[in-house]
Amino acid sequence: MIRLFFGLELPGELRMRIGAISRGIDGARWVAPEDLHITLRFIGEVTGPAMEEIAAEAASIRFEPFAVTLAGAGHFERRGRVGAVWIGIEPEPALSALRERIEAAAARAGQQPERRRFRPHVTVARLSRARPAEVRDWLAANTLFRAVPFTVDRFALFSSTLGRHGSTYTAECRFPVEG
Ligand code: 2AM
Repeated sequence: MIRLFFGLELPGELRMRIGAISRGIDGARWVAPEDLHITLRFIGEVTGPAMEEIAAEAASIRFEPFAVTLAGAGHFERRGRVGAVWIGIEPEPALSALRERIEAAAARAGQQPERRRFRPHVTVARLSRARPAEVRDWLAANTLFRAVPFTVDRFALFSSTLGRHGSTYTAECRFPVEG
C-alpha cells in the first residue's frame, strides 16, 4: 500500500523563505523546507494498481497555467487545541477549478468523494502541546506574510512516507499543463 495525495510543489525560494520562519514554537514539528507543499486532494492508502488508475485519470486533466500567491498565516484546531500552523493562499478560481478536475479524476478512478471543504494552505508545523502564547506570537509575526506570485504549470501525485522525524513526501508523477 502507498499513501498518496495530489498537490503542488513550491518554488525553492518560497520554500527557503518559509524555512526561515519555521522557528519560535517550542515542540513544533516543522515541515522540512523540501517537503513544503499545497495539498489539492488527499487520497490515502491505495494499492499499486489503484495508484496507476488514479495517475492515468489525472493524466487526462488539462488546465491553463495560473498564478498563486501565498499570503497570511493561520491555524487549524482539533478539539480545542492548535494542531497546525500554516501560510495561506489568496483565493484563486483557477486553483479551485484544478482541484475540481482532480476530484473528478479521483472519482473516475473509483475514489470516494472528498466531503471536506477545500481550504488551501501550506502547513508549516504540526503541533501537539505548543504554548498558546508562542502560537499567538508566531501567527502575529506572520500575518503579513506575502510572497511574489508563482506560476503553476503542473501538479503532482505525491507519496507520503512516515519516517522517524515525521512524514516525507515524494512526487511520484508530475502532470504538466501540456499533458
Ligand atoms: P496538512 O498539511 O494540512 O496536514 C500529506 O499528508 C498531505 O495531505 C498534508 O498536506 C495533509 O494536510 C494532507 N492530509 C493528510 N491527511 C489528510 C486527510 N485525512 N484529509 C485531508 N488531507 C489530509
